[in-house]
Amino acid sequence: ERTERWWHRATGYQIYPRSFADSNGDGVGDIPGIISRLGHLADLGVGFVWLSPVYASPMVDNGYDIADYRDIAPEFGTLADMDRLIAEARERGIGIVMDLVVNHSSSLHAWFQAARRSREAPEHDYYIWRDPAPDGGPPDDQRAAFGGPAWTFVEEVGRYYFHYFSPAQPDLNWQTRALREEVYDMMRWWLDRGIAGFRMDVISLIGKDVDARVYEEGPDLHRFLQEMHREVLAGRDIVTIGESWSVSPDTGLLYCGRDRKELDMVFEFSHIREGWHPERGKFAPKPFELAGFKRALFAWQDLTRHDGWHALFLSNHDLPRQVSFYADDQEHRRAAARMLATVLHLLKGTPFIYQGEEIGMTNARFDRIDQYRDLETLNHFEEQIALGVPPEEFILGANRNSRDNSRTPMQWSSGANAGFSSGTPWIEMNPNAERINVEQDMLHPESVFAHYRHLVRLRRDHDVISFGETEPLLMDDPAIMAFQRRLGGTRVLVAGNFTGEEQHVNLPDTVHGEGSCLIASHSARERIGPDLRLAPFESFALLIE
Ligand code: TEU
Ligand code: CA
Repeated sequence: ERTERWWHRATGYQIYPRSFADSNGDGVGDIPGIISRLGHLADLGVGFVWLSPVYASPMVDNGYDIADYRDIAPEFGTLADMDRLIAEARERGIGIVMDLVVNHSSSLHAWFQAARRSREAPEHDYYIWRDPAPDGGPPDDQRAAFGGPAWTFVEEVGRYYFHYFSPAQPDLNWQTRALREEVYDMMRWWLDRGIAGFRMDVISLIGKDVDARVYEEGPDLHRFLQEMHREVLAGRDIVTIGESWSVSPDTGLLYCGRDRKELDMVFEFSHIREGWHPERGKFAPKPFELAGFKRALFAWQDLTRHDGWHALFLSNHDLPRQVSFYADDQEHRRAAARMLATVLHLLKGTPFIYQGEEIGMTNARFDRIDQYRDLETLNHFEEQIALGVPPEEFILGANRNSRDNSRTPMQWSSGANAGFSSGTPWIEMNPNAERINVEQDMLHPESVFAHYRHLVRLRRDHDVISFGETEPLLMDDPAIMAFQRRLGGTRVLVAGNFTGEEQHVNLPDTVHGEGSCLIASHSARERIGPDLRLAPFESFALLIE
C-alpha cells in the first residue's frame, strides 16, 4: 500500500543564502560559501537542502522577488557556481531543492516591464490589472500583507496592478495559460539541471480570485497544481513541498493525498499561529501555550496516518529562533534546543532544520528599529507607530517574532564575524556569536549538533520512526509533550519537558515498560513507570520491542 520514497527517511536542511557563508568578504553569503560548507551538511547527514532564492533579484524581499528565473543574483554567484553546487552536493548524497516563487515576480522582471508598458503586450495579461475607481483612486480597499494598499497605479497603461505582498512583487496571473506554460518550462529547465525538487512559495495563493477577495486556496488552486503535476512533476524522482498559510486538516489531503497528483507535502502553520496573538498578530507578544501547539501538531499526525505526508518544522527564515520562542535560550539553552529537536524529529513526516538551529542559535534581540532589515518588520513598524503603538512595545514584539531573528548570519566559529564573513555582514551578528557557534558546540559534551546528527540517523535507520503511527499522550498537559510511535510490535516512546522546572510525568500504565534508550538529553533511560520525573527541558526516546 505504501510506496517508499527517498524523502520519507530523509531530513531536510534550509539554507538562507544571504546569511550562510560569505566566500568573498562582501558581507553577503553566496553559493561558493555554501559549497565550502557542504562538509557540515554531510556530517549532519541531511538528505536534501531547501535553498531559499538565489535567482537574479533586486532583493527588496531578499530574493523572494525574482527578476530572472533562469539566472543567479551576482552577489550569490553564477549559474556555473549553481551547477557546481548541485553536482558537489549530489556527490555527498544531498539533493538541492530550489525555492519556486511563482505567486509573484519582481517588478523588474522582463515580463512586468513589458506588461507595464502597454495593454497590448502579451505579458500584460501575465499580471492582475484593474481600472481605477471613478475618482481615479485604487479599484478597492484591499491591503497588502507587507503594509499599504494591494494596488499600485501604472501611468503608461492607466491601470492598477495587484500585489499581495509589496509593490515590488506584482502577482502573476495564473488564469493566463501562456504564463503557466512559461512557469512549467522554467521548472523543467531547473529539473534538467539536476535539482531534487521544489519548495513552492505561498503556492496556496495561485488560485486566487481578487474580486471576491479570496486569496488562499482559491477556486482554481488544485486545478493548477494538477496541471503542474501533469506538465512538470509526474514521473520524476523529486520532492515537492508547498507552502500554505491557510491549509488545515480539512484541506490538507487535497494537496498531498495519494491520488491527488499534486504535491508530496505542505508546510502548514497551524502550530506556528498558535504562538501568535489571535487579534493583534505576530508583532504583539503572547506567552507560548503548549496545549494548543500540541493539538495542532497531533491533528496533522492523525491526518497523515494513512495518506498524505507531513513536513515537520518549527523554524524558517520567516520565523523566530525556536529555542527562544518555544523554550529557553538562557540557562537551559542546550537542553531546550535538544528537547525541541527530539519531540519534532520523532514525529511522522519529513523534518526540516533551519540553518543555525542545529547549534541552538537564538533570537537577535535588536533593540533599535535601525538594526532591522526585513521589509515586513520595517513596514509594520511605520504602520503601528502611526496607529499610536509606542515604539518600545513594537520592538518587544519584534524581539520575539520578527523575521530578522532568524536572518542574522550563521555562527561558525569564535573568530571575526563568527567565521561568516571577513567583511561587514549585511545585518548585525548576534552578539552571542563568540559563545554560540559550530566550533564551540562540537567541543561541548552536550553538543546540540551531535544530538541533531543522531536524530537524522535514527530516522534513516528505524522504520518505526519513518512510518509508525503516532499516538498522542497527555494531550492537555501544559508542560509535557509526549507520544508513542508504533509499527507492528515495535514502539517508540518520546517525552519532552517544555518547562524550566522538574516535572512529574504521569504516563498511562499502558505505555509503561522497558526498552533501550534511543536518545536522551540527560542520563539514559531504560524504563518507563509511574515514577517518571523529567528535569528542566529534559527529553528522551525509548525503543520498546
Ligand atoms: O512567506 C509567505 C508569507 O505569507 C509570509 O509573508 C508570512 O506571512 C510572513 O513571513 C509571516 O511573518 C513567503 C516567504 O517565505 C517569505 O520570505 C516571503 O517574504 C513571502 O512568501 C513573499 O514571497
Ligand atoms: Ca559574498
